Amino acid sequence: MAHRADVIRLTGVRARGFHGVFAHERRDGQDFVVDVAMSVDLSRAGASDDLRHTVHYGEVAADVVAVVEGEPYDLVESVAERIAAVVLARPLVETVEVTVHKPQAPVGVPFGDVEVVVRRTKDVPVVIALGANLERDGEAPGGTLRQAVRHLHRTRGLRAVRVSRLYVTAPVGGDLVEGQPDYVNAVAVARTSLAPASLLARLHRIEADHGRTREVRWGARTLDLDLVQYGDPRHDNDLRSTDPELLLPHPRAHERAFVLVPWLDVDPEATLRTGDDVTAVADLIPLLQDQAVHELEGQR
Ligand code: PH2
Ligand code: MG
Ligand code: MG
Repeated sequence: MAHRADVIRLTGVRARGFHGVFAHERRDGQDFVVDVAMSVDLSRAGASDDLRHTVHYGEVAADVVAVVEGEPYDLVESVAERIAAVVLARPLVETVEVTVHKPQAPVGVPFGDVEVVVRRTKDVPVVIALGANLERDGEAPGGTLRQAVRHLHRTRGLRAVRVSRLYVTAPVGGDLVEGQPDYVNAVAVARTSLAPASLLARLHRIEADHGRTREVRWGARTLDLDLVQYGDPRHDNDLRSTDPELLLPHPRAHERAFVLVPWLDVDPEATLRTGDDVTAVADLIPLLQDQAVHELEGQR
């Protein structure tokens, strides 16, 4: 169960900065005081007692101080915006509210405080691979995939969902998939405000709603939704994760035509990280010519 209302609040972080429109502000500097409220699903950390499952407030405080002490801006707004961007870049933070106080501002009359508040929400490109090779309640795999796509469109925290055509593909995986029926595969690209684990939980929920069971690893399935990429490797902001629950980028996507061909169909610019290399999907596909992938007939 996800807890969108969970918050980590860090207040009163004080540092000296040289932001301001006036020459004396740029020369002499003054104190800035910053509050940060981050929405983070804390249920996993609360259960595991593991720092890796939450956001380290000490690191956030150091990020705040680095921005305040760093490059001077004319406007408090710019300082707040910069802090919000740095905090939101942490994978677990879904939304952030940043308040920057400037208690010694040159206001010209007696005053209490100046505060600038910005609220920002994460907006990350993601790639989701869909697959199915078992009927469910008389529904063929292609029908299940279309239903799953409708679910993705309705999922809170996912927007701009676009989906490839459907492809019929031979099972890949050697002995483990020997004798399984052909798969139907597709790829969806979208933008998300969700942290990676929250998004994965939503995908698992959609799988379960379509009769997915997990008795056998690599067993035939009514629906499989895999998170392939979170972020954009072209901007070096894609998430690399060795968490066994959430391996990113997907460790086998680069060698699977049933992922790459639909991905290229929905995004001609598709780009994937393999180790330290960032490669165009269009350049990887020719290397996989022995894998059978055909458009499903009778769509559109
Ligand atoms: N999924 C697997 C294993 N093998 N082969 C094809 N063609 N399509 C799949 O989606 C697929 C597979 C495990 O998830
Ligand atoms: Mg899979
Ligand atoms: Mg899977």
